[in-house]
Amino acid sequence: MKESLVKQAIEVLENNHQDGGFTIPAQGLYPFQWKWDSGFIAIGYAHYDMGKAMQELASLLNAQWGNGFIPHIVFHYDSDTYFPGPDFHRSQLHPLASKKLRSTGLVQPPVLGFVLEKLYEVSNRNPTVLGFIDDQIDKVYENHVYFYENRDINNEGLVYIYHNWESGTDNSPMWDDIWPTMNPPEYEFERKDTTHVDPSQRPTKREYDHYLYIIEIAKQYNYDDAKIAQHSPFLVLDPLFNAMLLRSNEALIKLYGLLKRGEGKAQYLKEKHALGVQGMNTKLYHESSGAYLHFDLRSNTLLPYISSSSFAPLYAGVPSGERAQQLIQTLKEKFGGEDKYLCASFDPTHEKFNPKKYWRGPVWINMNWIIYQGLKRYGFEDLATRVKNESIELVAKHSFYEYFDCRKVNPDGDSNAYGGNNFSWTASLLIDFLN
Ligand code: 9WN
Repeated sequence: MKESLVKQAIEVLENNHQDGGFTIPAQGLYPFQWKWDSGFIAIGYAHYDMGKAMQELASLLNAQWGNGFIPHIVFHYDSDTYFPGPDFHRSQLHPLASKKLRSTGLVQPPVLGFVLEKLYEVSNRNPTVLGFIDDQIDKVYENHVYFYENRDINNEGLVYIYHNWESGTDNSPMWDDIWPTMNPPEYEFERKDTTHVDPSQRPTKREYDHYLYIIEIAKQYNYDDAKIAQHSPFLVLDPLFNAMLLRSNEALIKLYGLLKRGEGKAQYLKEKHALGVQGMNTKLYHESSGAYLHFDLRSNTLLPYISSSSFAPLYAGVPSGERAQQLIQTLKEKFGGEDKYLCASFDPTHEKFNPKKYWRGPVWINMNWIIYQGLKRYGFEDLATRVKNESIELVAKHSFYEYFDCRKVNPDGDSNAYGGNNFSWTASLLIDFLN
């Protein structure tokens, strides 16, 4: 089974690979290069074609802006199968935006640091790969500096996101509390995602109005960070996003050590890192939920929802041993029933849980990969093995879908696998799980 799954996964990646040296997440549904997707995709390539892995990251980093910003989507070419495209986002409004490549003016979780480290590990410390890291690492470092200097408005080591698309967990129920604080117009636009995927598995039209509205505000200020921090109706400290930044800090510090250079840079990251770990534990941890939650900087409160993002800090070594035990308790009690695959993207015991709708409940393989790494880090071997085996089982049963129903018995008797098929990070992370 293992060989045939790996073979199929490679086929998915190869079919999604584009001539420009990057990989799309899925045909039709996502026709461009996405930031965190590319990071996860490079991990899969690393196991069988290191050249492609390095090329994937280099093509993403080639779209970096003059201020260190790395965009969430790079529009290497036009495509009419996705909305909103480059003409809506208009990244060129920002004076330091890439002059070579059009993109969005949004970011996504900062995975590139630990992806570089992973490439080096998978390569068995190959000097060519270390040479590649030497060429690229400063760009990733500049990206971290961008975050700390522009998006840590309280100087607490925690960086904000100003859009739900920046979280990567687009329509998670926690954003539901934020939408009523805005009243966007009813925009007229043509959705493309719902022509590829059953609309009941995607966000609603009204949700999209909010998504576009926040970007209209950012564009009004030419994507100026300080103005966005002042005026965006959406401003959140996300535990997943910040955990990715912290885990990537660790990786960059280690890699600068291996390269025997960048001492000042490593020192900068160490200081921000220590502050960030403290910030996560004081500001984002919610004792009675036994979980890390999202902090809404507009209402100055924690959003009271547990999601798969709540467990990402394990991967970055954020919780104390005792707190990690509490997290595991929460994971087991709320997400880990015998009747469920790990790990639902949203609290299955909550009334807002929806097992079929995108980030409102289904299992996502990239989140499972992050949680698996975190469980391993803290020595929760049994649970880690369960997450890994269930990820493999879901893909083996249903193919390389974007997201999966976490219920072992689906009372509706439908497919159990949703969104786009032949989805790149499902394929690439499965390759990593199987190695
Ligand atoms: C918006 C590409 C991306 C993922 C996100 C996922 C989805 C986009 C969309 O697809 O978001 O960025 O159009 O729905 O939520 O995590 O990176 O796979």
